[in-house]
Amino acid sequence: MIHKFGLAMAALTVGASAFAQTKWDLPTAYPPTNFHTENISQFAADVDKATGGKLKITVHSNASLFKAPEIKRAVQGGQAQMGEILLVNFQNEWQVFGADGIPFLADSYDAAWKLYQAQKPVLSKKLAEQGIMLLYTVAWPPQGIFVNKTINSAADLKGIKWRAYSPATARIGELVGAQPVTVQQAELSQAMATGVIESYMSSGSTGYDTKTYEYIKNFYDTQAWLPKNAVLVNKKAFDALDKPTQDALLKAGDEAEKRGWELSKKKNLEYLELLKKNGMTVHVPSAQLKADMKKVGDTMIKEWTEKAGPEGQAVLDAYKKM
Ligand code: PCA
Repeated sequence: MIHKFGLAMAALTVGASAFAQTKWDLPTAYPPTNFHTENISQFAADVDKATGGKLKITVHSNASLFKAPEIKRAVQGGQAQMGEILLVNFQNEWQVFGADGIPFLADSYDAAWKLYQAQKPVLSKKLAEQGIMLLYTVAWPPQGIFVNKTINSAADLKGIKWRAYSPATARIGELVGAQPVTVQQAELSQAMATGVIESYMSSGSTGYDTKTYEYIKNFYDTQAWLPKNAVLVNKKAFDALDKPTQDALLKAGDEAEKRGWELSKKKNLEYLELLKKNGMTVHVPSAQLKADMKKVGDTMIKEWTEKAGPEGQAVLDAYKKM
């Protein structure tokens, strides 16, 4: 009897491992219809398909599992096996995380891609020290100014309630004499509805996702920088996968990166059209406003270089050579 029971148990174990399914959570901070989230959902579906259902990744959008600033630590600690973060949110931890948040350092898709290549080796190294793998990044569309009145220069922003999403966007607010308050995207619509903020810098994508046109009628298309989202993997969780599953994950990540950058570029123009359709005026910034924002950028690159030290300088040098 005992012998038979042992055999039955062994069979069960074999059966279980043949169908072993690994379940991962992937928290993100943006809504399901956001292009980053759609891209991640496609990535999760690709992994599911390529592994024959062995690795199931559940995407938790809209900061439902962890708030934007908490996702990096959740991946580091293994509370989430994967996660998507906005790199510039972590500039105070390490300046290189914020390189893609400096106004006019890299202000086109081509330049943003080059800056990413310059950042990538040190980004991967830094994250690896924290037990995190950098799987891929995707740039947000270029950042412009949403504001509830028409403006001709930065001086017109004095005293205005300014939403920041990162240390750099808070600093911009300070430099133009506005009143910065940090609000993550998941709370942005509410902050506008309650009058907590009257202006902010971001992409047409976020303007559309948050229905900014219901509260704010002007967008100044300054195309100042393109911050990146990064999709991260807990290294221990990755190491625990079998080799074919690891390969499938890496391949789907590569594809998601390529698809995501193309999607961002294509959708940028669509988002600006959608803003217009919903009653927003998309302005070309005046020469004065452009010059003022350039000056803000000059100050910020100086401040960044001082704080980032030789490591930051090396990233800038590599970028300039590309
Ligand atoms: N949208 C995000 C970050 C950059 C962007 O375009 C936000 O506004 O929170």
